[in-house]
Amino acid sequence: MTPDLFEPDAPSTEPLEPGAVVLRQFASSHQAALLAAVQAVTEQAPFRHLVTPGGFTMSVAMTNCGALGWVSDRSGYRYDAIDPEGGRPWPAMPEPFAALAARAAAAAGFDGFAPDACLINRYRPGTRLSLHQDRDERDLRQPIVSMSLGLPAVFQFGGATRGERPRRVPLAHGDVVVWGGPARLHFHGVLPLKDGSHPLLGDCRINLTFRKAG
Ligand code: MD6
Ligand code: FE
Repeated sequence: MTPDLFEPDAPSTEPLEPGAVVLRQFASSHQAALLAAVQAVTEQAPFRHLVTPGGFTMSVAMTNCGALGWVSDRSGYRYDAIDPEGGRPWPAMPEPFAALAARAAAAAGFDGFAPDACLINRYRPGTRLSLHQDRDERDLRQPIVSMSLGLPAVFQFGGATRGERPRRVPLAHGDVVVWGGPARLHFHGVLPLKDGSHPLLGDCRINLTFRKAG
């Protein structure tokens, strides 16, 4: 049989701009291990809706695993080793997470990525994430690796200032975005999730973002 060049599930690399790349379907073959690990983490540290410093409740539900977790409350954004809800350390980073994140970073040109934080985001239809920068990590030379599972979403990818009109990047189950270098502080967000049902995840999108935070 001749290989189908348009095979939708074949991994491929799609540069977005210097420092940012979409690795299409990079995580697909690991979906079962990733979802089992998400399940195990959320049994220890359930999804919750954080409050922003301005007093708004986020529509994205979040939790973390790894040595550090990203949290927000009325006093600000920060990384913390303790889950404020349970008073205990965050669940350890599952082995398949860190290994796959490091391979994705290397595929995008960032060797030696050793994440110590994994923020897990859960979106339902209507959930959105407004334009923001990721700037709470200590070493901004380290990239971020972002994996999408479940329902598709439209990622907004802007520039160094909030004023630049963001472009729209569709992300599907199994896609991985790697983000660093000159794009590290670019504004980005997620448009409201559309209704739908994913065969494995139902009416939900899960996003894993790996960082070297400390
Ligand atoms: C999301 N992602 O895709 C939200 N941040 O659900 C992010 O905010 C993000 O995907 C930095 C780098 C990559 C990302
Ligand atoms: Fe972000």
